[in-house]
Amino acid sequence: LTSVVIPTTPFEGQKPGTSGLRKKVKVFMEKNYTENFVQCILDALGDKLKGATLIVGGDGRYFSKQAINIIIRIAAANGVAKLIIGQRGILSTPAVSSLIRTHKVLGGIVLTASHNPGGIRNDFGIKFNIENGGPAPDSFTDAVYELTKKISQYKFTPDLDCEFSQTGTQTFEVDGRQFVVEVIDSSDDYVTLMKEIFDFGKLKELIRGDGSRPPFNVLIDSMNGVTGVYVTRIFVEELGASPDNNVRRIIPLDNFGEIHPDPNLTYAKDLVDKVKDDTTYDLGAAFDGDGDRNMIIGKHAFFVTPSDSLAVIANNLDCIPYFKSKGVHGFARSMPTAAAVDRVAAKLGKEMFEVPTGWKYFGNLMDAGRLSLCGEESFGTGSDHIREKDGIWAVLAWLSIIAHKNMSVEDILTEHWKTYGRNYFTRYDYEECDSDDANKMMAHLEHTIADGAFVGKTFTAEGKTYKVKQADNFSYVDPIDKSFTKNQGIRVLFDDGSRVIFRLSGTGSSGATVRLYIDSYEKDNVTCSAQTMLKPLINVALDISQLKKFTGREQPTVIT
Ligand code: VG1
Ligand code: CO
Repeated sequence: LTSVVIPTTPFEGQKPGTSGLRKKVKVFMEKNYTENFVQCILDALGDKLKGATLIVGGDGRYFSKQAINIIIRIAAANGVAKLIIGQRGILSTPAVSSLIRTHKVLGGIVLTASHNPGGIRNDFGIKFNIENGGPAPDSFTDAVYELTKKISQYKFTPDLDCEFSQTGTQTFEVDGRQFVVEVIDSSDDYVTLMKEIFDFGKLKELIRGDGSRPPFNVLIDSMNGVTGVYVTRIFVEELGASPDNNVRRIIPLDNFGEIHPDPNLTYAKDLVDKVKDDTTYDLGAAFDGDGDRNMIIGKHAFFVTPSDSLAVIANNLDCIPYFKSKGVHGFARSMPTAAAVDRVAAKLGKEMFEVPTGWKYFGNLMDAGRLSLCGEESFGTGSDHIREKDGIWAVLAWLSIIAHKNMSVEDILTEHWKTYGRNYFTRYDYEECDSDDANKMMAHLEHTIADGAFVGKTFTAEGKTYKVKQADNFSYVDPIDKSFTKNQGIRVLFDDGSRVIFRLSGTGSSGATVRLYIDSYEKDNVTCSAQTMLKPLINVALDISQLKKFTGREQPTVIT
């Protein structure tokens, strides 16, 4: 086979966001759009590319197969020696991260737009993960973006036809070099990893019940996303969960069955209602399209905020074999994540890091051996077993804690709050706002906090008064490589420890999503409803930002 050079011209806006490039499918389908971006990723890898191996796979959403065919033909023409592809193109984001590490390869191309809807009218995405298994850092994605602005040609092997529906190895000769495609089972490597981390025997006893206790009744919802493949293997085949009663929506669909595969109270309402209605369920869990997010609810759909979930796991790592043998180093959370885990870190004497939003900021700390467990308020939890957040891992961690403590989800949370106090947290999302309006609101906030008189100012709502202690646009210096990241969200910190944060999302494919994060700490008053407790602070945030005036929105689209 011979490769050819195809002339092309740049596309505007091929700038990777919080987690890769995400656009409507029809944008990726434009002639040369996907080709340009893939060539630029490979070019950004420089000399390391020749003779390298890459992992390729994704959540199976619409356009994945076409994209994989493009990647195969471009990779071969660029001197890549080998691609390891998940069967039918299926690999969860955590599975890609794990495969990069176990096979010690240069990186992986992940085909997903994560929690964004899929199908021909919706979103597609491409993300590159580096050698450590984690999302590429800003320096790499910035370099890719610069290349996309001046690309003039890409290399392609037009006659290379390669099937990836069956496992097995295929060898081709391209421009006189050997090019290998190995199609692997989507879940083998990942299942092996989970078995090394957790005590599957104990988890099976929990799920199946044993002489001393009845089965712990779970309902695991893959939301028609990629985790179905892993849930079947792990929960049904390994842990003995019932395929009829304990799992749902476990066949990955390329349009996710027309749902929004985002595990939160709005988009996974269906699961929440089921667990609420059927009081035999002890735990419900859901994942997003690519399997890195998780939502945990207890009996009667008792909701565990991701920030609390992180703190509870941090507090109980000793019941997970992996941490027993590897030890527990520091903890970390993204800036908008509520500070519940900070209290656990302080008590256990562990280092604690606060990083910008996005999993890529955790990688260096893990590689340096300073971070074991981290999370984000956006339903992301994970550890240094890989370099991505990991939905299934989080559920197995929770089940390990439950098996060990023999307590319900709600009782575990209540006990935790009694010990540490509670960080009440909520996030309001205003999706698909007009971009100009959203930018104007952020500019207004910048302007407001720049005023020397802002610190010290008081705001009152519903009889509660908050005094501004500090306000800034969050920036971060990576403690390991000293890289600097700025403009990561406007923070207003009050003198009682409460915080309000404003950010614009970096994962959407059209318009702007405004995220408003509210975090407030209570030492004793720990069992109230978060929405009631946070009402005054929410009103203060709406007042400071003038959100209604700028966006015209009366209500958020999603509340978590
Ligand atoms: C959102 C979340 C962020 C997460 C990112 C990727 O980003 O807020 O915490 O890391 O999605 O998640 P943004 O920029 O829209 O706020 V995804 O599961 O790729 O699973
Ligand atoms: Co995801």
